Amino acid sequence: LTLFCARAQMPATNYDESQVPAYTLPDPLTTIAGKKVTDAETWTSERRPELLSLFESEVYGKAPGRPEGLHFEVLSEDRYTLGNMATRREIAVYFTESDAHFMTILLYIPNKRTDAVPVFLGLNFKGNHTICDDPLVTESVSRMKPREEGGSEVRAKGFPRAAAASRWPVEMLIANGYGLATIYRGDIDPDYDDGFQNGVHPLFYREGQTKPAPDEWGTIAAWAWGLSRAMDYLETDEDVDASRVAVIGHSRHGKTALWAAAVDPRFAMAVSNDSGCGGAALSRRCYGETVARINSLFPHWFCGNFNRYSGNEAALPVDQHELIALIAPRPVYIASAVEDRWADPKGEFLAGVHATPVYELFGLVGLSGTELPQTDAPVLSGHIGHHVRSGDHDITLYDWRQFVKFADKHLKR
Ligand code: GTR
Repeated sequence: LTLFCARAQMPATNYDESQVPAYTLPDPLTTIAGKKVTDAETWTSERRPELLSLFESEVYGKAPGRPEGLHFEVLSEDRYTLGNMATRREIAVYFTESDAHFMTILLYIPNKRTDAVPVFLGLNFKGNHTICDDPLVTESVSRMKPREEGGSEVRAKGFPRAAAASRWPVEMLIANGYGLATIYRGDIDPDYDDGFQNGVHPLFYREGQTKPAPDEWGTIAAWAWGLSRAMDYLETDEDVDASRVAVIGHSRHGKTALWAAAVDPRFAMAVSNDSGCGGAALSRRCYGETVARINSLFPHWFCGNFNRYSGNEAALPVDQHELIALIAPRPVYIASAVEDRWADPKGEFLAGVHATPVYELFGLVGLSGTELPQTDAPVLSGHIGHHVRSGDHDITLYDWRQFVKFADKHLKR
């Protein structure tokens, strides 16, 4: 009943293009003080830092940096896996000096390689063991919202092995010379609202602090922080070329991948798949999922300050085209699905279009157009790649094939 009432107060979801409100996007190339940015130097030294800090304090929240005690341990290695095509490694990334809190990276490296390889890095929803049918992958401890008061978030029976295999074409990546690194997001912060008690947040509370301040990290920023900690490890792995890591994610993890790449310039490329509201989609279009809806359905994803903009998108000091712009001049791929209207495919496309002037400062081609391009006709030519796939909300082999083509252009030697 509560859920019903909460939803009843929310305006109906808009899927009608003619009902998109008139809006003016903030200009990525005008500083807060009103100065026009006309060169890459001013973008990098002045405008980019101020925009990044607005996204931190108003949208995702500030995260700590690399903890002093961070350390790694290779837990397992198998040089003959996936039909002898790949080496599998599992690595514990301990967040502090103690061994109590860690995430496990599952890493596949092509055996056929002459040099350190480029890698796709992304979070998985259901556990490392769900991404393929490799029987020796350690089962992630499944951490989900307790079903009832006093219940446990650790499910004795998690998701079956290979349950998410359709989303992770490991063999195709290996055959194309890419490594794959993935982490169960529940290792970093379980995906439900518990007042920030069970994930990484409490490890960094100041004395007496019990939850993040309104401008401090929510769950998406914590996941992005975890991806940076994975990068800390990848920099130490001699089979990985850390200067060629593409951070990738589907949906909520697509939001996370974009934010991770915005915050951490070590990521050479970013891929957003169906990331929607709070990801690639422009908030001001209010099409499909809105800021109000996402803040009420997922109160833990963003920082407390983001609530100010529920039903009040015009007041946002930023919009999501500027999130894409923060990644410039690095390549970014924005993938949508035509039936995934909740994620606003057109709004995702337009974010790429309106990020383009920043790429142009660097003499690069971004993305152009005013109408959503044809379905299943990828645009791979510029530094902002894009496609609208036929079908619904998902990440498919088709999507990954485009990401590999795009990565071949930007990350292959
Ligand atoms: C939906 C949410 C979206 C998207 C999606 C997903 O429920 O409203 O923003 O993140 O979940 O992650 O699959």
